[in-house]
Amino acid sequence: MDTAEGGWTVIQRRMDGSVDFNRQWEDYRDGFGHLSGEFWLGLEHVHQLTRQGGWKLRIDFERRERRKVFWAEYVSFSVGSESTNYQLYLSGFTGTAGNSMDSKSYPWTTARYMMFSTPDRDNDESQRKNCAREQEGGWWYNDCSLSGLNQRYPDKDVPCSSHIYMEWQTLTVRFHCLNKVSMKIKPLPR
Ligand SMILES: [Ca+2]
Repeated sequence: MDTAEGGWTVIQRRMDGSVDFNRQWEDYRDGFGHLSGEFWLGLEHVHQLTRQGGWKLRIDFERRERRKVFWAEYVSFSVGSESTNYQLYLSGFTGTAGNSMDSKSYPWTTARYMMFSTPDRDNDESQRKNCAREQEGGWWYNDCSLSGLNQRYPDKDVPCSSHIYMEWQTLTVRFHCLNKVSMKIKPLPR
């Protein structure tokens, strides 16, 4: 699970749409998919990794159009226990992809401090909606989100005009599609 830079643990990868990410709580808790391809490592595993010490999160993106690449990093990242519904702690954005997980302009969409939701567990901040069910994937939804990297892999040759597709709105705005995404974490130097 190491990248060229070393020390990274990949916790999520999308690359070809071969794995269904529209799944229930137990799957997001325990993990699913194939480590050599598309997978979600599992919230419990990420919680156990990040419960001690400082960790950062890096997300790498490839947009479908011209395969242009972008990145986002959060200098602080951890996931709480199942008793907190795997609440997300996140801060300190840098990168070229835009800050779709913690937008200062749209604070009601931030994933920061959100509990994890799946189609069968509505822990989001929307009174009207079940964001994970409507957007077809598990995520730290607020009301709902500018990000949703577990949503449906884009259908071929169809503009990504719907919020059901893998979303990072600072990149997917104006119907752009994400082609590849990976989320990885690394301990901060002590
Ligand atoms: Ca709701």
